[in-house]
Amino acid sequence: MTEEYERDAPASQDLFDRARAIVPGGVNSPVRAFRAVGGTPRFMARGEGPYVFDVDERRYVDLVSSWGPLILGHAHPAVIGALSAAAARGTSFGTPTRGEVDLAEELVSRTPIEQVRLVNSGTEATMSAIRLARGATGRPKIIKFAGCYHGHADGLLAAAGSGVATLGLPDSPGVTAAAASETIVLPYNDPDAVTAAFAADGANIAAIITEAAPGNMGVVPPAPGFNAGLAEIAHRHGALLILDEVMTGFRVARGGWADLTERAGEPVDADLFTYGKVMGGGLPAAAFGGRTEIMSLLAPGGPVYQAGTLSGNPLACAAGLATLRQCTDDVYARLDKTSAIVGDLAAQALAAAGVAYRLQYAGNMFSVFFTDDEVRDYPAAQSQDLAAFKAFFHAMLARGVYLPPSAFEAWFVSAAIDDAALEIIAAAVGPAAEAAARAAA
Ligand code: KE4
Repeated sequence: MTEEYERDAPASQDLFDRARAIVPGGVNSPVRAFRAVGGTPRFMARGEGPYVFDVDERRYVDLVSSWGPLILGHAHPAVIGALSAAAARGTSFGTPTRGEVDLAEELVSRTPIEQVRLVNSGTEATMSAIRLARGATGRPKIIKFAGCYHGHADGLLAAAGSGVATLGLPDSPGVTAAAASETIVLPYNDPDAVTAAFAADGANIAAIITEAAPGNMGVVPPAPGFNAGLAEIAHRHGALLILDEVMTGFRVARGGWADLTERAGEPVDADLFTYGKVMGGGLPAAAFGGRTEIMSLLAPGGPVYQAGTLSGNPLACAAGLATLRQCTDDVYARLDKTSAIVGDLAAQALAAAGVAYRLQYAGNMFSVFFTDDEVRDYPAAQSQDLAAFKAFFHAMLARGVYLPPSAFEAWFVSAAIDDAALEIIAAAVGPAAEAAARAAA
């Protein structure tokens, strides 16, 4: 039987049928396929401020923001203006350009990094940072944490979050035993496990990579001192710490998680940082960076090779720079306020409906877990009631609110969300909480 919500999207369904004939799963990134929530993935036609509009011209308040990048909301005039002007001058030259210098200077000015290399995706950024860490230390192994997602480079798909968690995939076929053998996967927020790993094999460990504040198992913030402890133990054993800020960078504060924690008096002495999402303003731009002594190992000056045809693309740099320049402390204050309001609306509705839930924040990123317990690691995230999430998701979608179609993702507000959009969310959460209560296991 076609469930009620599947009748809601005929034009999306038509496009989905066409797409599935020629694109695996009908999507170009698995988490978009609604596999975890069922129903027809919405094909979006356009965005405007806090809203996205699907091909059936249904309007949704967007709480995905393209998985983080659209921090200002959709089609922001400053971003579209900069992008249009850049496009009118040509799209790519395969040469250095002014825009990538301006963007690189903006990134360095906001973050702990001294030098930066621009790339096209978060996956490229983390993959390159790991190669650089291996080149700098001469060691093969990497520590990552279960539930953290750092893109789809071979060695990083072990016990990954995001789409891997969403689809419940075992470690991906196609990743060789050799590649997987160089990745040590540890439980998140477990300093003792890190100590034990270094005691067992410290001489072979090049680096620890961790999401600065994980959002890919849902939002699971690092325990106080956890990230600083990682830096300390890594350095004690001659290894590096890579702080993956692809999601948090420029999302939670002007300088990302490192900035937020520095201001809180908890600086983290990481060696390399990765960025993406917001820094491209919706265009493909990402970066990795760190101290000059490490970054200088990169080609062409050094022996560690890394390259990219469209790295530093003029359009991506224009959109990213325009976005970052709009992201002032006032904008972050607005994002913090909006995320608190939206989180409270969801919490009050779920409590009123008697649904077990846990609201967890990392800056203005947050998730609603359908469980009573604190979620400090991946197994706890996996233990939540996915049937309740699915019912909640579709009830919100049917009422014009677009949540991430996965219980293992962060909710992302934009600075464009206004009172009218909040009223739509407020009207939807009550019925959605009741739907979750009916579905709860
Ligand atoms: P991309 O290769 O997707 O640009 O970035 C990979 C990546 C690296 N590090 C972190 C912390 C990330 O969150 C990501 C990508 N995030 C997911 C959403 N949680 C991308 C969405 C998707 O896969 O479609």
